[in-house]
Amino acid sequence: MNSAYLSLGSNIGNSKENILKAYEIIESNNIKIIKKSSFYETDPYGYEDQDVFVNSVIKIETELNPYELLEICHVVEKELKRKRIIHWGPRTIDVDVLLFNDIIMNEEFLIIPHKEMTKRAFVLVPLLEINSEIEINGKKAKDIIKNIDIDGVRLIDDKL
Ligand code: PH2
Ligand code: MG
Ligand code: MG
Repeated sequence: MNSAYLSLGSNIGNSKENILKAYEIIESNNIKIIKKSSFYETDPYGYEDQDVFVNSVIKIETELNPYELLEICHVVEKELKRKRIIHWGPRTIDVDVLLFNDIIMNEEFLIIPHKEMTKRAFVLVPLLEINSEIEINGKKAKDIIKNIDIDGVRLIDDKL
C-alpha cells in the first residue's frame, strides 16, 4: 500500500463545496482518505490579482502508482470543470500530488516532492496540521515553515 499527500485548492464558486466534491471523486477512485486537514482561507500566492483561496491537504492510501494517482487528480479537475486560462490563476479546483511514500522523481509532468511546496504556507500549514513530523527531502516541514510568512493562511473551519 502506498501513502501520499495531496493538496487541494479552489477560488471559484463555492470553494469549500468544490473541495468536498473533490474528496468524493477521489474516494470513488480506489483511493482511501486517511486524514483531512481543516479548511484554510489563503491569500493568493504567485499571481495575486485573484480571489482568496480555500486550501486543504489530505493523506491518502492507494494501490495506484504516482502516474495513476496524478491521472485521478486530473479526473477530479475535469469533473469540476477546471479551465486552464491563467498560469497560477483562478480555478474551481486544483489537486496536486505533494508527497508519495519517500519517492523522489523529477519528470516533466510529475515532480515529487512537489517543486513549490516548501515555499507555500498554504500547503505547509495544513500539511503540518495532519502530520507535524513530516519531512520533505529529508528536512522537517516544521523547520522549513519557520522561514516562511504564514500570515496569509487563516483557519476557517473546525475539523471535518
Ligand atoms: N495555487 C496556485 C497559485 N497560488 N495561492 C493560494 N493561496 N492557494 C493555491 O492553491 C494556489 C495559489 C497554483 O497551483
Ligand atoms: Mg497547484
Ligand atoms: Mg495543479
